[in-house]
Amino acid sequence: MSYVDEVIEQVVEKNPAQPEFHQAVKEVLESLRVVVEANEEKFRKDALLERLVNPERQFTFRVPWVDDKGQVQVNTGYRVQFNSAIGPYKGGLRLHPSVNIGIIKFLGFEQIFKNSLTGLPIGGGKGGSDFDPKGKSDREVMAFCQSFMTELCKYIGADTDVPAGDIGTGAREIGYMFGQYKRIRGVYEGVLTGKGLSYGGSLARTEATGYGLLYLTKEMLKTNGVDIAGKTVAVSGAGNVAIYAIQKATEMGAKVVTCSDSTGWVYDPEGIDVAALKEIKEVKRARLTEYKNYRPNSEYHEGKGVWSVKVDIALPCATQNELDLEDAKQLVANGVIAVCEGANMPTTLEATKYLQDNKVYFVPGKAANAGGVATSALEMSQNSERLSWTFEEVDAKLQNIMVNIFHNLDDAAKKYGFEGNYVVGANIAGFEKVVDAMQAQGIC
Ligand code: NDP
Ligand code: 2IT
Repeated sequence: MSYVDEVIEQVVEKNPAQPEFHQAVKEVLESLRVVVEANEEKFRKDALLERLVNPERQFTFRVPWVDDKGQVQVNTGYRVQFNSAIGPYKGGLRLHPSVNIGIIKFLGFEQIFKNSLTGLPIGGGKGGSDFDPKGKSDREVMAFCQSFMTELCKYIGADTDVPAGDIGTGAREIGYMFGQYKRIRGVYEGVLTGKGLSYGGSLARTEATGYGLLYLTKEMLKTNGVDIAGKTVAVSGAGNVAIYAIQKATEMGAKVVTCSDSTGWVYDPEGIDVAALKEIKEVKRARLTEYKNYRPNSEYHEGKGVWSVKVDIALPCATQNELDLEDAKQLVANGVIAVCEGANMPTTLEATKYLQDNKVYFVPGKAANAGGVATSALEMSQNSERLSWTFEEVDAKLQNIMVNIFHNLDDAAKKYGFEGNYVVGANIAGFEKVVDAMQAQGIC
């Protein structure tokens, strides 16, 4: 059996009931087959792939907090420190009832390659909890965040592990966690990114993932002779990534006609009104059913459906495995040109293959959504030098990073004979730097 197949088999066997982690490992290792085969003897002897798929360290902890009725609630907290070969662990904190160790491991594993692709010195990590911020009062969210950080603060630090936002963790949650870290550890340092602007946050971090997605998408299309202006776009999600993706796509002259949340989706033939969406989601924290009050000509549908609309470009920006084979078939039947992932692993393996087989340009999340973590690394730099850069400065660096990511993965795909396969290109380009650093640092 080949080394790659052996390690995939081990991962499935040793990590039962973690299907998302298996999926992420399969996608990466399958792409690396050509590189691994060229170095099989050495990699096998060094157990390089076994070291890559086993986190350096992982923590699971109890998070007790008191709700508004005086009832004690208990959630589970996680932090997986996956790989520190190229820098301190870096990655978000997800707060969602679906969170379990397998989800955090898939996200942490992806983060290793994503962070490497940014070209910045950050290793891979991820954390979170099965806590659901939805419907909770501000006080309850603060109680949870303080309890969560009371334990997490033992494992993190500005030079060791720097968490940030993800699903369910926005500026409010980061603020409460930062306050608690400072109180317990007694140090004022850039231990979290995505902070508010008054206490060390970076301009453009809020916008960075969505903007970055569009900078990369535009560059990829341009390289293939396609202009993004005038194109119709479907976006899923209505959170941080989706909102700023819609905003930037609209600025680039494209028309975004959909967005969604966990209960339903909106079709707005005139183009999504970003100001209305921001008010509904960022200010009121309400459902998308409200959107019709702002835009009477739009439609609201319960359940799934954004991928049934005829568009040129699809940008999944909600969650994992939200675009399956049936969705891919529908998109292809409707003539989609490109699918670029704003979320982490939103496309199933079968759907990805179908899109690629049908000549749809497909860019995986670890490249397309890397603008968020890249700007987090820029926030770390600003914190270290105790300076704040202007919005324009950060945004210009972000654009440069996204354009470079695309060309690096495009070049890697070509170098190994997989021209146009951006999944293979991203995985190889991300892997090369990490492996080089791991080998230089000996067996650790
Ligand atoms: P938010 O919490 O701001 O928004 C998430 C959006 O996705 C909401 O509209 C939410 O709907 C929807 N959603 C979440 N879970 C589900 C689900 N199980 N089924 C259907 N819809 C769901 O998160 P972000 O925008 O920050 O994150 C979105 C994706 O982007 C995630 O995959 C995340 O890992 C990834 N990402 C985020 C980065 C960042 O900087 N924030 C950076 C790189 C990637 P509802 O509100 O109804 O739950
Ligand atoms: O998935 C991701 O890259 C994020 N949630 C952002 C991580 C970060 O450290 O900014």
